Amino acid sequence: MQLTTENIQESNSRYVALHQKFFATLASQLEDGGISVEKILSKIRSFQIAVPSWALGAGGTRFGRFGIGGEPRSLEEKIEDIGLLAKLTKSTDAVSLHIPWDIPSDYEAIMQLAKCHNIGFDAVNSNTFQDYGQEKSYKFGSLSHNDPKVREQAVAHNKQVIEVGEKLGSKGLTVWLADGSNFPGQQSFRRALDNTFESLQKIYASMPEDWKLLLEYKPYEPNFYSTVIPDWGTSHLLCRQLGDRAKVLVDLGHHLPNTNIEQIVGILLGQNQLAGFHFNDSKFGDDDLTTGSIKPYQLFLIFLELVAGTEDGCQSWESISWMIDASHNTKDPLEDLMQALVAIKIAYAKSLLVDRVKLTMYQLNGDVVMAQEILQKAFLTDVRPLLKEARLQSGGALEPISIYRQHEIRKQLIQKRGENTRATGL
Ligand code: PSV
Ligand code: MN
Ligand code: MN
Repeated sequence: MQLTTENIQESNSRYVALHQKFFATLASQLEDGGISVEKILSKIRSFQIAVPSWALGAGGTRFGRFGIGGEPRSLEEKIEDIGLLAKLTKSTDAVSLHIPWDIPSDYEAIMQLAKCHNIGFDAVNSNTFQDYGQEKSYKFGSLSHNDPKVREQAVAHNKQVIEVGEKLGSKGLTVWLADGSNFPGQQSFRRALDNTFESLQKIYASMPEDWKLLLEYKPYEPNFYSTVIPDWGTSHLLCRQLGDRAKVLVDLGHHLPNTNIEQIVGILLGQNQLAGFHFNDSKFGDDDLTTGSIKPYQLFLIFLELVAGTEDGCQSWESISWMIDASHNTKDPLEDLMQALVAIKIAYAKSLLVDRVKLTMYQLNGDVVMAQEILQKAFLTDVRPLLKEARLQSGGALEPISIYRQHEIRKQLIQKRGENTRATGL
């Protein structure tokens, strides 16, 4: 798949004059309002979001899957795809692996390849939610299972995942459990949670000193009556008892409808308990829709909490992990990921425009109307010229999707990899 720096420059030359016009107007408007455009650009440039290895193929639903063609057949090809995203968007510099889907066969070679593409290894994900030939079934749970032998196997798997991550230079283990029950009476809530804690303790103890444990929660699916870690409160409870390096991971899709996610983020951040994010969007549940496609205002409010909490010193920006977790079956996954990366940075850039001094003043004075005005002013600003300028300065593409289409990258991938390839994942 060929996309050179010259190709990107050639494509940019078509759009740059128009971009400069829009950028100059926005920049002078922001500077007049006392905002340093250079500071915002530097924050947008340096903000990088990891891409999960399972998002590079066309995702399925319970009812069907429609392949896109040219899907990566190996970890190597997944890294090549992420390398392309990095080159065009300058917004991702890491891959998050799911084990056993992505066990490298040759560590040296895979690290070399990743380095060539300027890609590092983000948190590694364990998988105890499927049977993939292991001795004991996870049908009735893993870390929470009633049978100590199944728990041991699940703990051993997590330890192996840590070993894989260590060899690659990862610094975190993400644990998401499908454990739970489908019917009342099936499981003792307390026993399941106690077993889970005991298992997590063993995993936590085997993590290197400079690693963190990112613990996800999810209220339902694949279990539909109860899950062992249904909400941030339960995740937080476990993390607090495990130790400082265990923190709560917020997957935006893992909430019941209308949950105030920005408040959860604010509270966790205030307590230095936020491990990171799985970005996606949701209309009904864990829909894994493209980030920012359904509720961009919510995403902006989440970023406002992140900016406020980190600026106020509750937790450092660097201590938070950023990852996309989305995959569905009607878009080219690479185009979808480009849209997601842009949407995340749009929300971030808008949150940086909020006049927090004034906002605090209005809050303290009980001026509800003006507090809302402050948020609306930032949210309704079209910040896309800032993102484009940041990409241009970093050597990325002004119009990533256009150049991707112009060079018929998917067609090239199909020619190289085949029509019916299937990336490992869900
Ligand atoms: C579960 O719904 C989840 O969000 C977890 O993060 C998994 O690791 C991921 O999806 C992929 O299955
Ligand atoms: Mn997730
Ligand atoms: Mn999910």
